[in-house]
Amino acid sequence: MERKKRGRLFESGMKQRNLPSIKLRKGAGEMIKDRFSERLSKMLSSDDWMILQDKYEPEENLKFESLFSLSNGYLGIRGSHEEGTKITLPYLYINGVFDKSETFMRELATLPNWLGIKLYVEKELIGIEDCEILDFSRALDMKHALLAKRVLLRDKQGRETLIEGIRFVSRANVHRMGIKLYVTPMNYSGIIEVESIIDGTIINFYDAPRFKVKHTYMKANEKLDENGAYIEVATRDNHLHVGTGCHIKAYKDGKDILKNRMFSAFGEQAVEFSDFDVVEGETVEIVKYVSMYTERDVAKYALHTNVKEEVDNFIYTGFEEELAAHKAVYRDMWEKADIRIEGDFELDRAIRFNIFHLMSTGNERDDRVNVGAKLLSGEEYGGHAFWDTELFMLPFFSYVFPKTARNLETYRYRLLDAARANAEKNGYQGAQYPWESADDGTEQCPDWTIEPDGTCYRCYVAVYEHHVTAAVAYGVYDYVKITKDWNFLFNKGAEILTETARFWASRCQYVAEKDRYEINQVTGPDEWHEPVNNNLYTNYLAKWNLRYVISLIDILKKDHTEEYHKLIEKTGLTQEEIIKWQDVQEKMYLPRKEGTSLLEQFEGYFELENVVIEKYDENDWPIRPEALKNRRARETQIIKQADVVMLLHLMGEEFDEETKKLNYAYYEKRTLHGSSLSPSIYAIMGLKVGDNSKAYRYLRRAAFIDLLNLQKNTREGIHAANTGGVWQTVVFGFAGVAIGEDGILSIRPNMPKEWENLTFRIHYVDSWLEIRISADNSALVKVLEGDHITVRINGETVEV
Ligand code: IFM
Repeated sequence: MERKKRGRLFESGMKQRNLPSIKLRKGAGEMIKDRFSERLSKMLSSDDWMILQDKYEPEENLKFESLFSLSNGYLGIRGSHEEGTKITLPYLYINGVFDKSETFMRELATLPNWLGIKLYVEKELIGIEDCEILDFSRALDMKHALLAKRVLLRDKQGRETLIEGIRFVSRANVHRMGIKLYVTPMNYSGIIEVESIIDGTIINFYDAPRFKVKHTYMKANEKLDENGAYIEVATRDNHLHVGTGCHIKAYKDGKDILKNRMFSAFGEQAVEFSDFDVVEGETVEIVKYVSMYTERDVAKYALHTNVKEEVDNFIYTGFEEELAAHKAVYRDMWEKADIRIEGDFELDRAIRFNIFHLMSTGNERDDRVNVGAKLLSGEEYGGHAFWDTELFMLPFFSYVFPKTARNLETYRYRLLDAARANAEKNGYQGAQYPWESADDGTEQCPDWTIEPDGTCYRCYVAVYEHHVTAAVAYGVYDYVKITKDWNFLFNKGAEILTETARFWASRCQYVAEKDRYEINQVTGPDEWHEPVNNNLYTNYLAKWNLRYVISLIDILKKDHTEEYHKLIEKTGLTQEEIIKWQDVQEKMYLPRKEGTSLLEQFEGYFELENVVIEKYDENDWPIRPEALKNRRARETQIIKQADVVMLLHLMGEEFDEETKKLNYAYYEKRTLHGSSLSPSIYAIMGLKVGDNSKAYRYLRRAAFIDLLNLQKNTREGIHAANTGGVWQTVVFGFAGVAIGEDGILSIRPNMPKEWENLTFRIHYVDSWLEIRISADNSALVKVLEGDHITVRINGETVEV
């Protein structure tokens, strides 16, 4: 059974519904930014960069909080409303700040939220849930990484207030975050009272009574300086301190007009009260300057001072200037990461949405953190890193942001000792990476979860699902293949690969009567069959890991003796071991149907009831077969997600065309895509086997998974692996980018009929390239920076 999150079962047999539930486009001729007043509109981008929410529906709040989350790699904050709403999970995470307390595993602790700005007129809260909404728009501007809003609210006395504004978490200086609101009383004059809040009461699983947990305790709730507010909390297990400070100002004609400032510590809320006079029709600008630091960044005793100085400097720099610096960083990032498709507007924007969230979360500065399965946008899976990182997200970072990719690799290296300990604890040798990884590298997939009725449920995922260790090994290989970071490979990478190979050698057993090695009691990517014997995907990757490291060690021994000796010294590797590994990899059992090219997902799979998908819904999505009404998927050949097809995706060059075609067709008929990790892989492989139209439909599905809440759980956060899968589908699938055995970059496009052209940029070796593909599948490669390069375009080798 797959991993349940505290009793709630996600990603299984999703129900489909009609597209769409979110407006992606305003209306012909009119731009989304036209919804905002001129002063805001001129800050905003064109429609291809904007995601619009044009209606306030409280029951959609949690979905929009995920969609509109902002991250600068250091922290992530969900897109909650400043004034607070009834339905909300107003979470803020700093990557790396984990805590366990009463939960089953260490999870990202939700930290004090600084979004709070409450405006009152004569004690009436001017909030979307407290007033009549006359006008409402929120828009995520992906180009500038900011969230814009416009609300026109009528309170019970008939007073109308227009509030417009933006928020951003600076990427230029990740410790600065800001909100600017333009407040205009439309039909009254008087006093507006303001509460600027830092809320330390927020707890994980806020809306799930059984699972609620508070991961922090209060260390300080005080003034930031003369004015402003400061909250310092510490995590309950490791007592790691986190400081949050803010200062609010209200400007009219350039002057701060806030009066009557008064700080109050209300329990775990820091509230700074103030007020200002307003005149009908005249706009006041409210700015909230915020900063956060943790003990991971500065010494505990210096936290308050650092936060205060950062806020002071932010005020000194100015909101606009900081925003300009932030936009400049994003301009740079988009120059590298954007994919532009002409002829397919909605899909183009949806792909950009996926890239936006993925690149925003990657951290080019910190190699102690990874990217969680929900990025920093929601609580599901506690911020843990899975195989999702190496196989879905890493290729994007390796090609587009190699520094971030290196950090992700270094994260695994840093936790190699923990993986060694994990292997030992489980009775194996070498290094076994945990199925779910947080900050210390111990297994964070819970052994137990709780059903909604309070009964305990034994969760076997970590016990059986071992292929993450192969994914880490594959990640090293893939990262180096793309970046040519030999230094990493020969030192850290070789050590990881040696220890993971050692794990696989100890994980399998020799069956003398069959003269073969087997891996039994294991779960492959398809988590609906757990456990099985000899999952082909796992066995194949284990074999690959062994084979690859043997050849790597050979190279080190011959050409890099210093690194070779270091490796031997660090790992204690012996010649006998290598001989054994050779035998294991040669004799690893790889199940397939006797005498055919049909690969068998695991031993005995073909003996299961042969249920196939026969019906598709109006969105061309598989409908759960009737047969599953009275039996469990594990009794049938119906699978959750790409498994054999995942293998074909990773190891495609080792299988002939016929095998790929046959197996794609077979498993496609039996895959329900109960995981978001599946559609993109079927899209890429669909193209490889010539099923182009299906591939295009799979890409659409993947690109819109969160925007249209297709898995019904976007409220829990953005599907991180899928964001990387979407990028891979375009670049590896439709553009046909690959690196040949000879190390030459090749491009063999396969453009859908809908696209006029496709443009994107990648790094390869020492060059930065722009690749532009036309509808007729011709491709143009331009070297934007760096060395000339040899590429193979549609089979023809050219110098660029
Ligand atoms: O790693 C995945 C797994 O393959 C399917 N369930 C969700 C996990 C986290 O995304």
